[in-house]
Amino acid sequence: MPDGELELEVVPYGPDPSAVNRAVEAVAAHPAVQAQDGERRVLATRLVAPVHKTRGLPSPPEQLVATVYDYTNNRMLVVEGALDDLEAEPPDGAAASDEVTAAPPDVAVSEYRGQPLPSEEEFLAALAVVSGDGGAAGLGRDGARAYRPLPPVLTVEQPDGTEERVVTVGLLGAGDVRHRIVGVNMTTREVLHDLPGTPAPSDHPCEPPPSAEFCDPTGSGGQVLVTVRQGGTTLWTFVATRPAASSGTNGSGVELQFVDYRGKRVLYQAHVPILNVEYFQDGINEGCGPTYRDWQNQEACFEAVGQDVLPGYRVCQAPARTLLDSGSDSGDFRGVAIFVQGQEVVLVSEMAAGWYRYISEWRLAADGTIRPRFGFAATENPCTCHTHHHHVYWRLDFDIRTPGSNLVQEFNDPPLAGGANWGTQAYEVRRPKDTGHKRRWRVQNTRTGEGYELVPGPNDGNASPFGMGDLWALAYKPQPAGAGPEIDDGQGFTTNPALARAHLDGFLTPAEQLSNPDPATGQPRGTDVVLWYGAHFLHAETAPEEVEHIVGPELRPMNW
Ligand SMILES: [Cu+2]
Repeated sequence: MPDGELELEVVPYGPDPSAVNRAVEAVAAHPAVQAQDGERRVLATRLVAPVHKTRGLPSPPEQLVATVYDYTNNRMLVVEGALDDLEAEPPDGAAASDEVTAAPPDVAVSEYRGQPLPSEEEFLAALAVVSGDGGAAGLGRDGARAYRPLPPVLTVEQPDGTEERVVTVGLLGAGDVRHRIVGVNMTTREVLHDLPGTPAPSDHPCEPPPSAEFCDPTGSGGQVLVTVRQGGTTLWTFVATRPAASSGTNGSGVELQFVDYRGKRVLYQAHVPILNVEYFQDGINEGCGPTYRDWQNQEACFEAVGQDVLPGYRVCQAPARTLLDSGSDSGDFRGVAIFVQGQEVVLVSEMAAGWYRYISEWRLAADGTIRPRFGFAATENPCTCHTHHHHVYWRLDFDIRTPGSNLVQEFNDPPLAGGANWGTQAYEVRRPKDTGHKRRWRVQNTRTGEGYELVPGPNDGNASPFGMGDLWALAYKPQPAGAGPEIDDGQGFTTNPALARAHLDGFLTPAEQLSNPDPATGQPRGTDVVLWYGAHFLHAETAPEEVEHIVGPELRPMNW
């Protein structure tokens, strides 16, 4: 293998960001959103691409989905429309001021009871109310500042059962305690103190202070096509999506699709759709958690110096520095930084969920090894001094050479009773890590022999009752009408332990076979498989400094 430098090519992929911006503006201005009967705000938009598991490149997104909150009627609206219709420019000669305008594009609107996550704009609106109430909140005193806390949103139940939306604001150094959380009723504009379900006021600071300012917005759209070459050989091609545009109920961090190594398909999709936090139930968690289902689509600022391919995608000459590297919450970039480090190409992003800062990273090496990585950090807050666990779940949709004929096998040394080192998983199954058996797994194409091994990382911990499991081997479920394939368990942010845990066991179908013997040869035949891999990180202030705050397995090619 040539040992030369890796050459990186990164180009925009998919719809033009200006067309996406036009579509987002069209949704915000649409009569279905700007109704006369209430105050509404677009909280999030994302693009949805059709699923086509063919060779080649993914189909570009065709649908725009906007999450809207209606403050007057206390409901959430999901507005969906075709990108082509929404982005269409006004016909020639038509000006915005013309009395006669074209009919608005068709959109589908569904309404729900529920509280979507606040956007940065909504948080700033809540902060403006708190600042106006500065005397009571203590903002404006020397050094006092606001940050985005957990939980990010609460509800106040009305006598008729409806729920009014309350956006929380964390206050640092304001008033007689170091930390305090207040809320703003977004319907009545009232500032609420002593909120049930939030961490108690605290004088125990942990972690570095949050950045005083947000870095410049870089939008929330776009995808890039990445090609990595070495000495004229193409090693890697894949499409990368930033956290803000990633798929799933709560986003997925940095998402990869159509990952080919040396011209052969490895993964159809690879991402982190489920992430949660668990505080120990020892009575001293002071209102933290007790659990949080977090989100992976809010980007935080970090240090990255380089050239922007698109807003939110920066190619760097030197490694980017996140909070884990710099110790600082500041930085002038948000999105995905892409760079070469030795024999690896690295994609990294920093994300925020309340005071947590999460690092989503992929390292793809010249020798075909893929290192998915997830890092854990936080800014000053009243909770993370208390011992807690982070649980992170990667979804790895392997399509080794083809979307079918993929077999899942498990390695045990010593072998399990009566078996060989490698055994085939015949049915959908959840399996624990078992270091006593040096347990690892592989996905192999039964027709061509190529495969990838998944080797647990040394810091990846073991599942607790809340952590649920270490590995799930599932059959890929094609997209049924009106629903996605099993991208995640559909659970949004919650603090309820019964809801926050990863509900991946619900995907285990007793009759779903991962392999069956070929009647002619007796050899096992495979199918299209998805592995979910969980890592469990114990975050304790008492842990020695050298404990790495990064977890993740290694994916290694075989017979490639
Ligand atoms: Cu932590």
